[in-house]
Amino acid sequence: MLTVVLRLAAAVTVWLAAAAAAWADATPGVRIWLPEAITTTAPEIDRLFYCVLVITGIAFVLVEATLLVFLIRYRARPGRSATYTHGNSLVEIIWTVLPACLLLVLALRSQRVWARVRGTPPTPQLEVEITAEQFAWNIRYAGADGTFNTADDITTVNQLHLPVQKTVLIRLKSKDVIHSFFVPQFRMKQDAVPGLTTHVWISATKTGHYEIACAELCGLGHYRMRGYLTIETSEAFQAWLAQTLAEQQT
Ligand SMILES: [Cu+2]
Repeated sequence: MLTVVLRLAAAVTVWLAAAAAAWADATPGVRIWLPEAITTTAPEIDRLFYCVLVITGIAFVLVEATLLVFLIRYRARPGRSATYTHGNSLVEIIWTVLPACLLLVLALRSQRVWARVRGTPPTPQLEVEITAEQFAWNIRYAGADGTFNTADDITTVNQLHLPVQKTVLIRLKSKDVIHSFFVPQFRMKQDAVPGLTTHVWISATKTGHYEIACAELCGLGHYRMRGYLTIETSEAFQAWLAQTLAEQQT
């Protein structure tokens, strides 16, 4: 019985590790869990996620298997009562120190990723202001003068275009209530809070069309607060800006 449980635990552990590795490497078409990762920092976040998943998955299987083994092996049987043990200091030290070391390693690793994603942003090549309101995303580009709130600003509603391979600084604001700017492919979800300007940065690695969702229940129309994101080449982005400006001026 003991051997069967141990073999089962080993098989589940191997399967968990293989599944996590497969998910991490899967091509976008066959990805069955996380969406594509399309920024320079997204793969780091994913690696951290899978690392935590594998470690906690293995710990879960080992703990549950041990529990099962002890339940079966030391149970009460006819003519024999259940085994009672008061504890074992060595074992207790091991199961306290080992998880503590693992948590410390994970904390340090998370801190490194967090500092890169949410620390001081790198010098941006483009700045965009996104103001959330019930129930739309107002997008503003500074225009040729590089200054916001001047005559040549380019504004759109729910249409965010960004150039690929450029560092973009997003200034996130809200007009009314708390909203949350969520692009799963960026691995980014950031609250837009009234009265605050929150800065987040991304550098996209892939062109394509994606969706912006509001991830904070912000009112009756929350379900339809949806934006469209286009990541395109610098040339296509500049052409789109020029065209939008021309349309705006007519
Ligand atoms: Cu919202």
